[in-house]
Amino acid sequence: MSRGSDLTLLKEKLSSAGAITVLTGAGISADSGVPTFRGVDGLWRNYRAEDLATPEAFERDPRLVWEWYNWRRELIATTRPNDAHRAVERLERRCTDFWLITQNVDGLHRDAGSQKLSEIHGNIWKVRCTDCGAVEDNRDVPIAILPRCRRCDSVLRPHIVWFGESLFAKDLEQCAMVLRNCDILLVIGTSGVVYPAAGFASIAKQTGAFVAEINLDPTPQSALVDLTLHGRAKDIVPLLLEPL
Ligand code: BV8
Ligand code: ZN
Repeated sequence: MSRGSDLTLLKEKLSSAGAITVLTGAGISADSGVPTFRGVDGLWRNYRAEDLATPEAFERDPRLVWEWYNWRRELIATTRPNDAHRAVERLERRCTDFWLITQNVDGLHRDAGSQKLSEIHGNIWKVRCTDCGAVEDNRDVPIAILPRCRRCDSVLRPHIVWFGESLFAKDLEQCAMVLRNCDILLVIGTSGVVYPAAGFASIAKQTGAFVAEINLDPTPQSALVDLTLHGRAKDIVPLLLEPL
């Protein structure tokens, strides 16, 4: 089927859907200038995310890990939501039974006004105390390279889910519910490599949802989805909101 007819089919399905769930990855923020993980711009000092975003790396060299997060915070602080983030926010207002699951820690969905969302891998503008566990917002740019807890003066870490760490239980419960109950799952800008998020499309598919993928390129998920639209998220997602 041509892109035109695929687009029309997806718009029809969205306009008649009761419950809509959206899953996003780094690709939706690429058009805002946030580096993706697997793209050419994904490396920092030749480190892959999997090398630095781990409790072991922080144990070994917390300064290095904070330097990396500080670099990303300085970069993300210069970015703004794009038309894809804004279209997802409009979809939330248009559809009563809506939920957004994002793997992105950049906070751009929040900045676009999204409210019904789970940031399943955390948020780069939040810090957590490694001792008392206190979590607080912190928008310092730059941030002190080894920031301290205001309560107990212990070292703070990014309030982010690292590789080898499990997701927050409340987010896992919410994700399980909205994946099982949705009529449509939109999967936008994710390579579908990192678990458990990489398994979400098949959960929704198994419970009867229509699954559509929007991505620049094919992904390991492309084989299981019902429909794929290839292109930039900022160009395609707003089209889904246009009248039929
Ligand atoms: C866990 C925060 C339980 C950090 C992140 C099963 C099989 C194999 C491995 C595992 C498994 N289960 C668990 C694992 C291990 C691991 C994992 O999946 N490893 C991978 C590498 C194989 N998972 C975990 O460790 C998870 N925890 O399982 O805990 C547990 C605990 C203890 C013991 C046992 C089990 C935790 C995972 C979370 C890690 N944290 N982020 C930080 O950001 O600092 S993951 C991070 O990487 C992102 O959040 C995201 O999830 C992922 C990157 O993927 P994408 O967002 O999709 O980005 P990517 O660059 O890859 O792709 C971009 C896509 O966009 C591309 O397809 C591209 O074509 C497209 N694109 C680009 N531009 C555009 C576009 N599309 C549209 N428009 C554009 N303009
Ligand atoms: Zn503390």
